Amino acid sequence: MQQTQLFPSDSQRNDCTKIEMPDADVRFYPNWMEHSDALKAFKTLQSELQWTQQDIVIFGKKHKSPRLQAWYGDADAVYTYSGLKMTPLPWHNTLLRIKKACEEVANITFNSVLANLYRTGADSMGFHADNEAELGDMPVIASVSLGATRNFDFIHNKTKEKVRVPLTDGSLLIMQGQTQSHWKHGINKTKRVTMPRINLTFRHITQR
Ligand SMILES: O=C(O)CCC(=O)C(=O)O
Ligand SMILES: [Mn+2]
Repeated sequence: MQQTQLFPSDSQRNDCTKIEMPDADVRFYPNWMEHSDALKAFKTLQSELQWTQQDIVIFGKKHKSPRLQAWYGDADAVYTYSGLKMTPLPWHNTLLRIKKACEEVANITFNSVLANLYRTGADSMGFHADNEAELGDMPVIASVSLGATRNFDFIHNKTKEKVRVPLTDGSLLIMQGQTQSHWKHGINKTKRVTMPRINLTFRHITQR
């Protein structure tokens, strides 16, 4: 009797859609992780990473960041993000395992990861580009999503064209080429989502 296959085969894992966006190179792998693996990683990272809620300053006023974050990486991968200087925590095994798998797809090495925990749909990330000097000219960013699906919205700097990619559990999104120079991205709040989501953005930081 033929067995029903519950988890993605290798070919599903490699399923890739190049998102139609001018001045950008964005690739989406919806079935990149098996669901069981994604769930296990979610639980481990939710309980074992050192999540903190950063203070952010908007128009001179201090606010609590609308999500939890943690920065892991090689000791020298110091990064300034939204005006905050972040010194990485030493790698967690689960992050290292996922990092290795991302490196195989992206064909480059990463030395750090920004982990974001959106506790519910009330958590969000404002529109921004990952264009800090430490990332270099054409950064390659590998973004892994675990847990609740959240919409990832892009807006073109000049034309204001909008593109939406629902980032599903176990998916991988790779942004490269000119993407950060021409587009901003963000995660809007939504009343429709009550469950948490973890996002991991692997980056390569170079010190000048
Ligand atoms: O949660 C996401 O998918 C986006 C994360 C992001 O843009 C970032 O960490 O810079
Ligand atoms: Mn970003």
